[in-house]
Amino acid sequence: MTTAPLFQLLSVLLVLGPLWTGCMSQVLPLDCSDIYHHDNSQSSGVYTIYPIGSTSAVQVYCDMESEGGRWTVFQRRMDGTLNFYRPWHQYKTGFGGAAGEYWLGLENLFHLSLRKKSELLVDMEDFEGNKAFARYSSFSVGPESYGYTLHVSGFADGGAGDSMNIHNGMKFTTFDKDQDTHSTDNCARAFLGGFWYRNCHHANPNGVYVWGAEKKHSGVGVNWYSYKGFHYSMKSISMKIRPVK
Ligand SMILES: [Ca+2]
Repeated sequence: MTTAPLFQLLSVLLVLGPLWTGCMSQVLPLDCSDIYHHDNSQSSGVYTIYPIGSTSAVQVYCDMESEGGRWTVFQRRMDGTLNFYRPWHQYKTGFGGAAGEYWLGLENLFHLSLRKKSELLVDMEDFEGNKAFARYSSFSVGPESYGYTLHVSGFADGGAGDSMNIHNGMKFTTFDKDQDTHSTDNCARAFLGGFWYRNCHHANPNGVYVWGAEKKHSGVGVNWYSYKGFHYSMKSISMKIRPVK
């Protein structure tokens, strides 16, 4: 008489158990932070996230180590293999591959920063092996109708200095879409990248990969002015966001 209810309970658990774990595995990660929270033993590498819902699968590089990990990398330069001088449509949708150099896309970035209050980390390294970073406690990107306006604040220095502050409040500019504040020139054309240019920049992470010091041309390289000035192009730089806890 007492074993029947117990048997029924076990039967229910046997049926519901796999269903429950099945449901859990079908929760699609919005960003690298979701992947980390699902399994915090995951290492840095390429993962699939869904920034704009179930049909928006995109591969990204997740940094699970720097400053506590959980970072979704949206921009990465590391070897000069990818051309970053590209038109508006490509900066909107993204280009490159998550295993190497890439840009995640402004539309993805808008949705990621809309869904969760985010912070920004910019990691960089020069050709002598020196590393530095800049961190910002608040980061978001507005919708396309507002030109993907950048909102960045709360600077904390990791040796690189603050080269983003003059870009706060700026719309994104490419060579075929001038939304900068330079009245007579297009900053993307002048400095050969795509960015939240003002008049024009202190940071040009999407500029030309020119392999270190460049005496002749000023400001066209992968520059971070407050760290190395306008005549030095980084070996690597990556921009990444994560939700604020
Ligand atoms: Ca202009």
